[in-house]
Amino acid sequence: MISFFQKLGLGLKKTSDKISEGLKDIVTKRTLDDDLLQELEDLLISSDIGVKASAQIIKNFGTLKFDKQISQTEIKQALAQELESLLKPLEAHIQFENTKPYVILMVGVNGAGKTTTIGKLASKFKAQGKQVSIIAADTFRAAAVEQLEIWAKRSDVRLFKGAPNCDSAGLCYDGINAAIKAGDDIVFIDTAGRLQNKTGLMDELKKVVKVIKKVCEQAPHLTLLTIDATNGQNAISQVEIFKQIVDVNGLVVTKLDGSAKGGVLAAIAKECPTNVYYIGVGEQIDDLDIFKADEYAQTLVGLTD
Ligand SMILES: Nc1nc2c(ncn2[C@@H]2O[C@H](COP(=O)(O)OP(=O)(O)OP(=O)(O)O)[C@@H](O)[C@H]2O)c(=O)[nH]1
Ligand SMILES: [Mg+2]
Repeated sequence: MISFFQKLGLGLKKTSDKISEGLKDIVTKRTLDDDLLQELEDLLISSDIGVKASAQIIKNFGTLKFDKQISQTEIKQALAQELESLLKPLEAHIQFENTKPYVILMVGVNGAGKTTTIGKLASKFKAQGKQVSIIAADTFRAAAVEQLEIWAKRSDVRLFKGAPNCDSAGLCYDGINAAIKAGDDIVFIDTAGRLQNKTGLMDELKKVVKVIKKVCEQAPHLTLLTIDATNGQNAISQVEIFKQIVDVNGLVVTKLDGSAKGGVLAAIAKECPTNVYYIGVGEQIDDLDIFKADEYAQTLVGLTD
């Protein structure tokens, strides 16, 4: 079986190949001069690292003294180091403390990977011996409940669901009470996908949080925003807008396997720094793991090939 690190390498391959190919073209036997720096900056921007983060990296590069000719590997190593220091502050781990139930609210735009991520995490925590339940608060799509039913069965966790089209805030109220009664350690709340420019749906999310607090004042203990990496720079506005609506504690970045936009984490680090709890590199149950800045940076620039 291949490790998550290997999966990450395969997932980020489109981005790392792009960076490697780009470097090959621009770094053949040259010193680190202004032209080369400009070409490097363009390459970073085209890899979705973002204009601001790319500028910062290049600025720091400019202070490095490469008086001899520089190789691709040397550039990759320096790049990985810059990326790592940018990404390191985003690393985060869930601290369950002694809170019971620990309520995790999952939010994000349509199709970002919320439901799948809950399925993967529920299975992870269950395997760690936690008692887990999931509230199917996406009451818009009938298919959403069916999708969760499959995940809940697979992970052997309890699913709390309501009648089709029922009020999702009310369902959360009942679901958390049920979890308290059952003595659950962790409760996930799966919410409907909502585009950040649809105010009606965003208001509904506020109501969900308000109602959750009526059952348990500290809840939700963790609000995770799921971001689809293939959205590239649009991720920044999603982070900013969701933060205005709910108290986002951190991100899950999914679909890193599906695009050449793996650099977007660096753009997030620079423009809207937010903890990254997990990254997803596929649709299967174990295609999700905690975010490690050093591994990510090395993999992104293709140093692990
Ligand atoms: N390749 C890949 N696909 C993923 C990943 N995470 C989720 N998906 C897929 O993305 C699609 C949407 O995932 P969902 O979990 O349904 O997304 P959602 O945010 O719950 O969607 P809505 O409820 O419609 O808003 C599904 O086909 C998932 O299998 C990932 O890390 N990599
Ligand atoms: Mg969903």
